[in-house]
Amino acid sequence: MTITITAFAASPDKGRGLARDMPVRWALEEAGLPYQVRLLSFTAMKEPAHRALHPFGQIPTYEDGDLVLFESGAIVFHIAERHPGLLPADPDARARAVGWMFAALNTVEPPIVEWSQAFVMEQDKDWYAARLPMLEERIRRRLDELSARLGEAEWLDGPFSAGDLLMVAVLRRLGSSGMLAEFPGIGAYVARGEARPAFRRAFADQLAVFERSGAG
Ligand code: GTB
Repeated sequence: MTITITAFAASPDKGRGLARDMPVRWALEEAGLPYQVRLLSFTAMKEPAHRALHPFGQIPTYEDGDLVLFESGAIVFHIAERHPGLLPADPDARARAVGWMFAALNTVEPPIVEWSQAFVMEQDKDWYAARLPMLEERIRRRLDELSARLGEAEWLDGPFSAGDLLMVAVLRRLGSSGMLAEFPGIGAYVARGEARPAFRRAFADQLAVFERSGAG
């Protein structure tokens, strides 16, 4: 049975690959797994049929036979656990890679999400201009720390792993901010992730959805 994931029928990111189907697509491509995509409107996401798969009425979901998953991190982990190439075989190295998956989603991503939500939802508020430098400073602190740990290494801990996949996916949300340019090592790290053939296939596929949607 072919794996099915869900994604936006018309992504608000305008094909930039910032929605959370992107790390799932990328992981499936890294693992060499064929998959199909069920595209959902914002209305369909909130209907009972989709809520049966995803309690919060969001994308992405993952279906493989009887297995239904939601949460992009859990889906990437599931793929990585069952297919070579995304988690090291050595148990200690594997545990560290899983640690980087959590670090991406729990430590690096929250200030980035808070900053982007403020940009989208609070720009018209009188506190926005005062709050923005604080939000950006929180991100810069994380980028500085991540940059110090990465150093001259290609990936965060040995070979490319699901930890790098999620970290690069999270950092890409800063693409329009100019902040990545302040940390050349991090910028180069993101570029290395984006240069991977699996990333490029995943990116092209989600971009094709946006272009076909006529939302551009
Ligand atoms: N923690 C969950 C996961 O990782 O799977 C979060 C899932 C989530 O936030 N899904 C979003 C969604 O379905 C889409 S990806 N939103 C609709 C809703 O909640 O009603 C988040 C996202 C959306 C848009 C952009 N963008 O335009 O740049 C980036 C990221």
